[in-house]
Amino acid sequence: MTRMLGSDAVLRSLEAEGVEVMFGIPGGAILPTYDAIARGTAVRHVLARHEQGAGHMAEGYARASGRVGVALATSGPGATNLVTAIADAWMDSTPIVCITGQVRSDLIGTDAFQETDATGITMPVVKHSWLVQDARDLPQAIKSAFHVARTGRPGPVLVDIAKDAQEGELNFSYPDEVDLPGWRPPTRVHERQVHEAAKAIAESKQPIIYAGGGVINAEASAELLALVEAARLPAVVTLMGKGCLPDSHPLNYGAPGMHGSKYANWALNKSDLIIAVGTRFDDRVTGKVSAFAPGAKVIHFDIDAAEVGKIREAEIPVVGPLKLALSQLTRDVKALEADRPADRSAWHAQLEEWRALYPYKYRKADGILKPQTVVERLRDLTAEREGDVVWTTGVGQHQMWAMQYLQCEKPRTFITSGGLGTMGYGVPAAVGAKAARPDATVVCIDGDGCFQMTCQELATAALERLPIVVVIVNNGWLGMVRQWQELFYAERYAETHLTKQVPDYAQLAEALGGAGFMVDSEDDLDSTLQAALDCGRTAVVDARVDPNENCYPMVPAGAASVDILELPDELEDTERIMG
Ligand SMILES: Cc1ncc(C[n+]2csc(CCOP(=O)(O)OP(=O)(O)O)c2C)c(N)n1
Repeated sequence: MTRMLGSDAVLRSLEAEGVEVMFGIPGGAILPTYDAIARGTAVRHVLARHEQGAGHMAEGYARASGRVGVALATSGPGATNLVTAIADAWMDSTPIVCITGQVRSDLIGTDAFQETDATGITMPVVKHSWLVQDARDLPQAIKSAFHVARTGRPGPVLVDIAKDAQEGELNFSYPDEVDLPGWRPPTRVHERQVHEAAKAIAESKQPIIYAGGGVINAEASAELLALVEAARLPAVVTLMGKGCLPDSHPLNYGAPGMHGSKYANWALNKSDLIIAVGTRFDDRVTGKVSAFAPGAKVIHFDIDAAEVGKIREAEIPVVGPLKLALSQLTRDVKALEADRPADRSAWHAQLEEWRALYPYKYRKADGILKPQTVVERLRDLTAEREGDVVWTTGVGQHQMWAMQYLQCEKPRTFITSGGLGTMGYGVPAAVGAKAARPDATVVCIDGDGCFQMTCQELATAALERLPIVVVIVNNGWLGMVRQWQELFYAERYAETHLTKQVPDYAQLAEALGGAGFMVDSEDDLDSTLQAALDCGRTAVVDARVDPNENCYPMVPAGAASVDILELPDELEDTERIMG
């Protein structure tokens, strides 16, 4: 036991958790803890430029490393600026611990300067939160926060610490155990359910694995691959799951959903058995639920019982850790296959036929740089760095093109905001990913709209020596919204035009301490991208692309996902809009 201040106890606790880096911005109510940082800590602090950025950095760190990300902020506006990142982490099951300062305990509830009810505001989007008003409670609260964030289904946790608790004294010792009677995530799976699942697979003629981000969170990629190969089971992989099964694997049919391929959507919808693994039947995947995969039985593997049967009834629910569940399933599937190997050649042939018939495609046009070409060239230019590239994205068309055209062979290499769809996620998530993987090339594929939401974090990247490469797919529009206006609102383009020229992104990059590049032709594309990738500094490529390009295929919102629209033959109904 060592006598110390609460603020020092915060840092000793983070050190005891093995935290390497925290992202934050100081302010009045968290100042005692920043003063403790000045006294010394093994934890690196990265000074963000906006708390939302700090939160997304913590998320990017967590997603790239598999460890808990940490963000720090002051009370009031500091805490409210973190809310978007907390909600994002909640939707995408990303483990982060946010530590916020709170006004002194005797001022709580008085509308004191910079007082907001941080635990109240975040209540619906945290796994749990603590409001600490006594220094002596800090070690147990922080220990519990990390435990809750990382165990079971991961997610965000908030520890809000009154200023006087940071200034108070305690006898510090970091607890070995947590005492949380209400938090008992499953640690095993039901053998009989797993066996039922294996039997259903053995009987199925047209099975499909539907794998999601939960596989990555559970570090269960190797087990998924073993299952796929044990019985030659084809798989589709969601946006959040990208990388959990190598994109190059012949049985990986890629992403289903609103902008997934027609063949992946058909594979899912026309199967007779869906083996859902760490995924949640999100509306962007199912489309109209009542029309989704009408002939399929469902096996649903998830660590979170609340997800099973939430959207689609599961005939065979299996709740528990995926790593364990999948390895037991593979064992049982292999045993059944050894007795009676299944012949699914007709299904495999059908899937291959669809894949050949409906590849992702777009039309090139003379003298116009296509956004898909930018993503394809980035993919090819970085191919030899395979596994050492971490991609992040913003939200919009560019995100969907990244999903369609990037090739991810390993988990934790594709980091995107799936559930909340948070514009502005890409740049700070890249900074966090770079802190987690300093030797990797971290590339953010961003939209011009998204970039403008959090581009100030380029200064963080530049000054904290966390160089990232940002490629802005600059179509001059809030492109995805423009696409909806074109297709569903009779081309009434209300408030979606940004212009390609303002701001001048290359100059903005320079102003924020990075290197700026601009390219507007396919001829110069490779050399420009290569220069940015090789410059060793934080770099921004302003890639000026066709403003008219739409992202296909597309399931219109509310439609059945089997009725996915392919790239139209003609573009004649739409007049070309201004760049
Ligand atoms: C914070 C936030 N505000 C608004 C939206 C709605 N929205 C979704 S995509 C999009 C357009 C994104 O534009 P841009 O970053 O230029 O990407 P593009 O679609 O053109 O590739 C908007 C406004 C959102 N997802 N997030």
